[in-house]
Amino acid sequence: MPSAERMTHVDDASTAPHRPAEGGAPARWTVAAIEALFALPFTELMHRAQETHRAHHAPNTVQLSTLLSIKTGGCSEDCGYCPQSKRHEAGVDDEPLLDLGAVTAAARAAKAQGATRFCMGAAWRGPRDRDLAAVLDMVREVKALGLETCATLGMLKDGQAERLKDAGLDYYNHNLDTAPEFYGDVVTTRDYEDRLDTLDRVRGAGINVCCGGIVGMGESRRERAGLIGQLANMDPYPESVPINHLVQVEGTPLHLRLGGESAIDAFEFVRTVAAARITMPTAMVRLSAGRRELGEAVQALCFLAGANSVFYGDKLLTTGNPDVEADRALFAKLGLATGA
Ligand code: SAM
Ligand code: DTB
Ligand code: SF4
Repeated sequence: MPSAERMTHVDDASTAPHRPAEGGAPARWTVAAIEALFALPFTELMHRAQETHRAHHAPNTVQLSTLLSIKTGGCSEDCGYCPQSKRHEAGVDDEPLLDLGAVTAAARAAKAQGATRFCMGAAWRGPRDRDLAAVLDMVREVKALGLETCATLGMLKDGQAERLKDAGLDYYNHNLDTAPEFYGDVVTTRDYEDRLDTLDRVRGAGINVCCGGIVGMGESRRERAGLIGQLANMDPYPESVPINHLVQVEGTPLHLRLGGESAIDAFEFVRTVAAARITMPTAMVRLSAGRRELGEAVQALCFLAGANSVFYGDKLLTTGNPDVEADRALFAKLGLATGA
């Protein structure tokens, strides 16, 4: 997609997507229209989100993806939120790429616990071809266990997405993280266009796109709406949209800047989930990092707002996640069935 088409600044403040006069083109969401969603009375927004959700998804069902860090720490990039950058002193030790046996054992355990998707994450700017070959074996083995496969390995070069597709990769996760205007405050070693290029490569290879962002990094509401607009106006929009609440890790620049205090009100986080649901009706919206910090009541509001997937398992990549027992108890309390 040419970069001019990637930005959306049509001045329309209604809470509906902008439909161009000529037929055939997809509806585009303006930032103003998404801000207007954020500004709705809370119960109105929840109602709108539920209407959309129920028109496209089985209500009361949550999909479970388990994460595994296959290569941890020592990353060359400077993402201000991330404990795995070698530029930050966040106490994460470098570990080499896991071997195939360790990955398949973790995938088997995830399946036994009820996960339907297994996502392999690596602390790379992007994979070298030699590393990619090892990941392809992991993808094949995980797929053979009957799990959906997902990987998040950083930026992809020409041909790498096709190799992942051939190995059986179902989803590639690559986040836009935030709105273009705020992005430079958080990451300097790769730009927004780099991310969009990788997403184009993933889409072009026929792999499902998993793309979302992080909120609570000190961005404004307009910037949260800008992130949602970038995602919603992709053509097509991502199949899977992770909404992360920043996990502030000591030693990272964002922890230093924000001082460990959440930079976003809980209801504003729920509003972001609802905006993702309303603007991307058929996507799976994943309530991602930060669930431990959000607590059960806010998570329940997120499900009401249209989240229908979570990361499941005691650990995310390097930080904690609600343990499996706590999640099972929560799903039982809320009457949520787990499924694909
Ligand atoms: N290194 C690869 C990359 O950045 O593309 C893949 C792994 S990276 C850890 C995947 C995503 O995790 C990031 O894009 C970011 O959205 C999310 N993430 C990382 N640290 C986080 C944190 N402290 N809180 C919330 N989300 C975080
Ligand atoms: C995504 O959007 N969130 C996940 C996954 N994709 C790879 C990662 C969250 C990482 C949280 C910080 C950590 O555990 O290191
Ligand atoms: Fe590296 Fe990914 Fe962390 Fe950025 S988010 S520092 S690229 S591991």
